Amino acid sequence: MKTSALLSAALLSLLFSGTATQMSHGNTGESCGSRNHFTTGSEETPITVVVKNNITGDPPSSYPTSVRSGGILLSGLMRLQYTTDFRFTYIQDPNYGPYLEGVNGLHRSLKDHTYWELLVEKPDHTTIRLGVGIGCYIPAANDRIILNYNKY
Ligand code: B12
Repeated sequence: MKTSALLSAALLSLLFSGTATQMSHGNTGESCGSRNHFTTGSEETPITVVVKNNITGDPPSSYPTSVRSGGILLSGLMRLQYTTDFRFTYIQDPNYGPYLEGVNGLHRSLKDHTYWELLVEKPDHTTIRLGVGIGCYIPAANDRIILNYNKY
């Protein structure tokens, strides 16, 4: 009796761990874990990070880089920071994860109502405003990730 109860518990736990894995890879949209296909090995997704200042209108700076396929934007920014003079800081929000706080020495200001807006220009030149932060967005090939200093 005891053995059969233990066996059923083990079977149930196997069943649930399988379901959880499937769910975390099966969603659609642009949030964490949203890719609807698996990637294998260590393929790279090429992207360009563009630093723009909508307030001063200064000429933008572009940084070609890549993320591991299925990897998050935050990792791409970290990689850039290790390999180029690009610099960034972020703070951890208790609800939404990493919040991009400063880029190349320019920080958001609560007093002046400025922030780093996250935009993505797609290869067909359409631009979208991200609905998630740097910890959740999974870049697609040839995305131009625009970090746009802006007012709200
Ligand atoms: C006001 C607001 C902003 C303001 C915050 C300014 C301020 N200091 O008050 C500004 C305009 C700066 C902003 C920016 C962004 N926001 Co906003 N924002 C909101 C909003 C409407 C209200 C937040 C609030 O004041 N809550 C009340 C206070 C008391 O609670 P709080 O926990 O202290 O709020 C803080 C956090 O919400 C944080 N915050 C705000 N936005 C975001 C986004 C991310 C990714 C993170 C980590 C934190 C964060 O700033 C608030 C003030 O300190 C919410 C939607 C909602 N109704 O909740 C969206 C919301 C939180 N924002 C969202 C998004 C996507 C963004 C941006 C990524 C948009 C973009 N493409 O640029 C950027 C952040 C980029 C970056 N630098 O990382 C999403 C987050 C979804 C998610 N799962 O990640 C939300 C939920 C809107 C939505 N899509 O439904 N935002």
